[in-house]
Parts: sequence; C-alpha cells; structure tokens
Amino acid sequence: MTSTSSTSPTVRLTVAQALVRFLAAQHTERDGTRQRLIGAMWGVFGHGNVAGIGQALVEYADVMPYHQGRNEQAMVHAAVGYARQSNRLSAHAVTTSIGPGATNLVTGAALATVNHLPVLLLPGDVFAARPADPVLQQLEVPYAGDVSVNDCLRPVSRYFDRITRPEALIPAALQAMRVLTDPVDTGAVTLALPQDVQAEAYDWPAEFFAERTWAVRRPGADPAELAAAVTAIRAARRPLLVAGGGVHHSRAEAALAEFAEATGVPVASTQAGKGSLPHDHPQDVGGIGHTGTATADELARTADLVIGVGTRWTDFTTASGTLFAHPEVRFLNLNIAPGDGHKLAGLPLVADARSGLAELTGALAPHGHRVADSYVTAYTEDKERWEQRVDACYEARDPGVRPTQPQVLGALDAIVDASDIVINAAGSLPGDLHKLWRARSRDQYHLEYGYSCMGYEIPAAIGVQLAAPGRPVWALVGDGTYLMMPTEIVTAVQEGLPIKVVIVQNHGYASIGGLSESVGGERFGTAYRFPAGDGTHTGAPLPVDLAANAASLGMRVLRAKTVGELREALAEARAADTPTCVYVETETADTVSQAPPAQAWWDVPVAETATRPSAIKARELYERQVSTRRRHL
Ligand SMILES: Cc1ncc(C[n+]2csc(CCOP(=O)(O)OP(=O)(O)O)c2C)c(N)n1
Ligand SMILES: [Mg+2]
Repeated sequence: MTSTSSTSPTVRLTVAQALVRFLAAQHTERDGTRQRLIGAMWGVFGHGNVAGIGQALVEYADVMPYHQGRNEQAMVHAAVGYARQSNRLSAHAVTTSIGPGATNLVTGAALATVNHLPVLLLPGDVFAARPADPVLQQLEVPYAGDVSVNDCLRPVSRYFDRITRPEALIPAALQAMRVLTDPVDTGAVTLALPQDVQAEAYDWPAEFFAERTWAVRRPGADPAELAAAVTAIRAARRPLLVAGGGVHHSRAEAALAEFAEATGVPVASTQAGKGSLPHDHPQDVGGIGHTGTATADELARTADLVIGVGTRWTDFTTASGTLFAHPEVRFLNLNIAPGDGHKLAGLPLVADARSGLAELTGALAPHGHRVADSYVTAYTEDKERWEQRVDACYEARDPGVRPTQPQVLGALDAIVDASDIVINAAGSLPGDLHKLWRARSRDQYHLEYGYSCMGYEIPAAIGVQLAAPGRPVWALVGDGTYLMMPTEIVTAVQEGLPIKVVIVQNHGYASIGGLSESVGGERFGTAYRFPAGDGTHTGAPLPVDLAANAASLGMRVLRAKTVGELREALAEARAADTPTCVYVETETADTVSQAPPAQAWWDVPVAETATRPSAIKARELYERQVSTRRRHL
C-alpha cells in the first residue's frame, strides 16, 4: 500500500486497528460538555472478526474498553440503553462475526433506529477478494455476487457502508460519526467489514487519528414558523402539550417547565416522554393515549390545540386516530425532524426542543399568555381523582396475600427515590407503568416503546448501569420476556454490575392473552401450558422455575410469595452490590383490583368473517370503534 500523500506523516496499521484507534479519538460536545463519542465496544467473536477487530482490541486495550456479550442482539440493546442514558452524547460500538452473528444484530438495529438512539454496528463480512467462494456462513445469491447477509441491515440502519478497500474507511468512518451525532438522523450506523480487509495494512494519514469533536447542534426556529406557532397558541382555549422522547434527548425539561408554568398549559407524555415534568408538578397530567390516564385522555378529546414536542405521534399516542375529537382541533409540532413536524397536518415548528420551547416562551412573554383559570382548576381536580385511583390499585391492605401487578409497582414505588431507573419494554407492564408510575426524575422512566422489544430490559439495564454507575437500575420483566433473553445476566455477573431484575410470573403472555380475547382470538397460544390435545395449549401450567434459572446464571435470587415478602425483597435488592433478582408470581384473577382499563382505543384489526361467536362479536365492536377514527387534514 502506498501513502495518500508524500508529505504528511503516515501510520501503518490494519483497517481494524485504524478503526479502533480512530473511534477512541472521537468526542461529542453540547452545552459546553465534552465526552467520548464511543465509550466502549461490545463483542462476540468468530472467524469474521477475531483476527481483525479482535486483534485490534488487544492492541488498543488501553484506549478502547471492551465488554463481552453473550448474544449479538442483546449487545445492541445494552448499547442502546447506554446511549439513551447518555442523552445520545455517547454511544457504544458492537463487533460481530459474519453470518449468524451479524444477522443477530438486525432486531437491535431496528430498535435503535426506531427510537433514534445511536449505536455503531461493526459486523464482519465475507471476503472482499473472494479467494474461496463461498466461505463458511456465506449466503450465495444466484443473481447477485455482491449481496451478503449484512444487506439485511440496510433498511434498519441510518447509514450503511461496506469497507471493501482500506482507504474507503476514511470517508465512511467520518460519515458514520456524522450520523451518530446528528439529532435528526441518528440510529443504527453499520460499517460492514469484510474479514480480509479488516486484517489488511495501509499507510494512514496521521490526521485520521487526531482528536476530533462533533458538536451536537441545537437549531432554532424559523421566524415565520415561530410567529405562526405563537398565533395558534394565543388563539387556543384548550391547549394541551404532548411531551415525547425528544424532550429528553434535547434535555429540554427545564425549558418545558418554564413554558408550562408561564402559560398554564397541561403536559401529557408519551412513553418516551414520561418524566419530562416530575409526576408531582401540578401540570403533569401523566401518560396519554391508549395507555394514558383519564386526565390526559379527557384533555386530548377536548383540546383545540395539541402542541406536540419531540413526538412521532404513534398509534398508541393518538389512540389510532380516535383520540383528538374536538371538531376544530389543530396540531403544532415542535420537532427537530421535519417529517415529524408535518405529521397530522400540523403547523411545523422545526427546531431543537429546548431552543424551540425557549423561543416560544420568549415570544409569548411581551403580552403574556395564560389559559383560563377554570381550565386549570378542571385539570387539577381531574389529576387529583386519577392520583386516588393510582393509590387504590397500589395499596395492598393485607401483606400476607399474593400481589397483583399494580401492587408490585406500588411496592417498588414505596422504596425508590429520584436516583432509581426503571426499565421496561413489552408485555402488560408498559401499559400499567404508563398509567400508574410516578416518575420522580427526568430519567427515572426508561420505557423502550418505539419497538417494544421483549428482551430489551436486562441487557439495557447493563448499558444504563454503565452510563449511570451507583444508581439503582431495575429491569422489570414478564416471564415471557425473561425467557426471550436472560443471557446477559451472565454479563452483569461478570462485570459486577449490581442491576436488579424483577421477574413478574403470570405463566404466559397476559398482555397478548387479553388482546387476543378482545379481538376474538380466544387467548390461543398465549399461555405457557401443556397441549390439551385439541390443538390448544390449555393444559396444566408448565413446571418451569425461572428463579432457579436466574440463580443458575449467577444472580442472587430472592423469591417473594406475598406483598410483605415482596417489599422486603425489593429493599434488599436495592441495597445489594451484586446483580440481584426478585422473583414474584402475581395474582391475575380479575376479581382483585388491577390497573384501570384502557381509556382510549388501539387499532388491531379483527377478522371480517369467522364462524366463532367470539370473533363475530369482536368484529361488531371493532367496526364501531373504527367509525370514530378521523384523519387530521
Ligand atoms: C421480541 C418480541 N416478540 C414478540 C412480541 C409481541 N409481544 C408483545 S407482549 C408479548 C408477551 C409478553 O409476555 P410477558 O413478558 O410474560 O408479559 P405479560 O404480557 O405476561 O405481562 C408478546 C409476545 C414483542 N413485543 N417482542
Ligand atoms: Mg407473562
């Protein structure tokens, strides 16, 4: 290989060595704080990366920390948890072998991209030079010689490149950093690394390894869009603000509180936005949408202006297009992504959430603007009524009985403070948490509900703990979720990370079971039971001991049979300095108080024709609901 320039100094390294060294020199900066962009690298090794990236990590162990994962998808989850807890200013890289190791990344990559969270994926790839074709684990596509399994990562990546020549790494690595630090585009970034190229030497210009700082921008609003937004807010009688994940990503919580306090506008939140105001702020009206509070959903039904801040307006938030029912409702979308800014035919206010909120507050200030006192009184009283409902389902008068799922949350609520972080992603817990959880701090409520991926919780807890050492980090998992991905418990044990895992045992998919029943599916295939001989799995429960399973992976496990035992176990887990699991079976009978039912609809299409009465009845109900949907134009 020759030098790119005869005058500037060069450094001879393999592609893998150059990449690791380059990554160690990248930083981000926002609001005057500078940190490493790539905090560490996760890896599972195989022939596709062991001699390239693997060797480079030994060579540069002093500048690039390494974490050993058990499963590639889980490594991405851990990286995502880390990035979110780092406010997207620091990320992790993930190295894998080729073939199955690489395709195991796909789910994690989709999750990262959907949630706009940065993660750098470095799958190995088949030989660029193709000396032997095919190599182990190579996909052969009869019509295309340049396709490998890594092409599965293209649609789930925000940037994808395959480094087939060493020098191509230079522009690709710079573009990868640009996307990782771009507040609009960020998500999974994939650099596929053919295994021969990883090990190939090249004379790199020394400047490639210079310390580099990527400033994360905070664009302000366009003056015309700002003026239109101010006019809309002044004209509104019943405005409602919906805080999405963008509020957290931008660290706009204080600017949001200022705007809310100046105007009296109530603040509801999506799953990603919960905690934007602390639960005891008088203007926090809780979660909105299908899993929302009665307070927020009533405000949504009657709002004449809905101000979305950093939200993508998913179906859970809009109750599949049925929630916002005021005949003249309009939307104002403060969003850094123009695509989200224009959703629901809203007035776009394309800007960083913090900058945009501060500009709105400033622009409204000269003449002042506040909603009517009667509006404030009404939502304040409504909020109080909802709080009493939360208290009622949290409370367990008899400590000697088996807890319901809301009582598990009540027991946890009783022992946490603002430093605790609670992680969840799928099952019936997200709905209960969105309705009930009292977020005490901006980052306490960590729900991955963009992809709602079972198995995110435990690896994400590891990533979060790495970004927030010393804070109690809780992964709440259902039994189905636990079985999907318990593998990274081993990683927590290996690294001495005192994550806390709460396993909620209810013998199957309570959430999907309930959904199945409501859509005429008769709970088919949703319980963990033996086959009954008639094509269903409705026999005896399975003799499975998940507590013993967690213990076998190296966790300390506390089994709680009653509410009283649960309280003690949670307190003990919270104080523990090693990974600790609390295992609890919940009371599922509908004769005991569970979480309040959904306050708004969610569209899951029901069979248009069927013979079974349950499906026929479900379809009738469905058609009634569908008829209330509107298109906001
Ligand atoms: C990876 C993945 N597969 C499937 C689903 C669909 N799904 C959503 S919730 C759920 C069941 C969750 O079961 P469990 O963790 O036991 O929670 P529960 O519903 O009992 O509260 C399933 C299968 C999903 N969200 N993620
Ligand atoms: Mg379950």
